[in-house]
Amino acid sequence: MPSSRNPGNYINALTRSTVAMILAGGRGERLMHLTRARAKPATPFGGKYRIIDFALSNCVNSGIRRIGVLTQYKASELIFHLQRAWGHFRGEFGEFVSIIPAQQQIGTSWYRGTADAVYQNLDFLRNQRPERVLILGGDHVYKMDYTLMLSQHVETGADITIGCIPVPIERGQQFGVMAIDEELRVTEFVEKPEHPTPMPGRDDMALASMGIYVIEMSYLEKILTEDGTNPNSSHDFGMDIIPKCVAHHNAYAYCYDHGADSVQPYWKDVGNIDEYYQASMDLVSVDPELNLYDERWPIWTYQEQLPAAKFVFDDDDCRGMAVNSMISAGCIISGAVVRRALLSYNVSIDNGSYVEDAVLMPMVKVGKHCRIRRAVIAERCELPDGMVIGENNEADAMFFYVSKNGIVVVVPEMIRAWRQAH
Ligand code: ADQ
Ligand code: ADP
Repeated sequence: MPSSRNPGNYINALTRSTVAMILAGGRGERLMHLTRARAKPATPFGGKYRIIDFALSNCVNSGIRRIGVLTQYKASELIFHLQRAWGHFRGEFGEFVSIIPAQQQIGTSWYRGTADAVYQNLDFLRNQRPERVLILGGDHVYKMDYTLMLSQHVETGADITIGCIPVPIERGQQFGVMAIDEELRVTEFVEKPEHPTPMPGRDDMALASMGIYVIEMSYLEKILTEDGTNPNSSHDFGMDIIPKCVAHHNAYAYCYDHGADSVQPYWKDVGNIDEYYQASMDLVSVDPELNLYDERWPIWTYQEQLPAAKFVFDDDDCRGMAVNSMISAGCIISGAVVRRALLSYNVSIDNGSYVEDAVLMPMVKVGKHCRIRRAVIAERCELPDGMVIGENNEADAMFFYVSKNGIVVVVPEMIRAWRQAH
């Protein structure tokens, strides 16, 4: 084990002896129409990124440069993005982002669950000879310096370390919820519990798993091989593997909130439309929790070369501006008003239109005299002149999807149906 007396070499040796595996093959059904044709990690977020860029950027910023991305459902858009954004690693320096499709590596089934996705690729890992493996979900928006978690993992001598974060207890049912002792050893773990255990002294909070694990390679091989051949297992990390590790008494928690002084903590599981919308709106708030402008922790992605955003002022009705908004490259706001909105690249908004509290994905075109409020407009939607969205949820629900909190989601097929009816 490297010496902790020399922190520089120590961290470097830790990251170099770690391989990251990003789970990016889930169906992500709760994002509804936004993931109908693509895996959730490929969903656009923050104007120019895809959700998976956050986990990948965290790896690179933490110095982890051997990364496998496990794909399965609706992977073509994800793969296209990964190739363009993350295909430039230098193989001759031992760096890679390897896109690993489900390929019936073992047996004749596709990935039967998250644990099976890694199990079927144990040979890939063995070839890399890592000391430990960092397992990540590809569907969270967050900034995290994994070196802090790796250091704790090695210092405690854990077989497995599970990243965790306090969440309001009513959200506990969406997560794996755990209990820990003073030494941070995990004493209990229940996946998606009906009645989440509160944190000691905090009845309103539960300690949730972030779905981020550091596992010793030898232990990973052992536990996945046992699980892989167990016909009664659902082959899922949260359901099967983690509870077993906890019973084995050498699982520790890494408390995300307590660590990272160099990185401003932020972690969101943008699981459903309302969370996706809220996380997007957070970005355009005056003082966002997630700072995308922090040069010490950049989020990397691919973006086409595009001209700068352009604003055309219409003298007749004094419009042509955006305030408290993020406007990506290639956008043209022509005689329209945009407030508290997140516009992805190549969005155009035409004369007399008004867009407020909305997320517009790439290549959306808004016609003249439209009014759009509290909505997520998916890429390539072309809103006809005079369209009104977000002012009357009942009317919206006839053609569009309306979330629990009244956020309207619009995708191109819905516009086609709307046009036919009008
Ligand atoms: P969930 O997010 O509900 O809970 P899951 O849906 O299995 O877990 O997704 C985890 C990751 O694995 C996602 O990135 C998904 O895309 C990917 N994935 C799912 N099935 C896959 C497959 N067959 N092949 C490849 N990748 C796949 C998990 C944990 C909880 C924890 C939450 C935190 O189980 O304990 O609290 O994450 O959000
Ligand atoms: P906010 O929603 O503004 O983050 P909350 O009081 O709801 O405020 O959140 C408190 C804690 O719950 C924080 O630690 C935050 O990171 C976490 N949290 C909030 N939203 C989510 C979410 N969607 N998924 C997971 N954790 C969350």
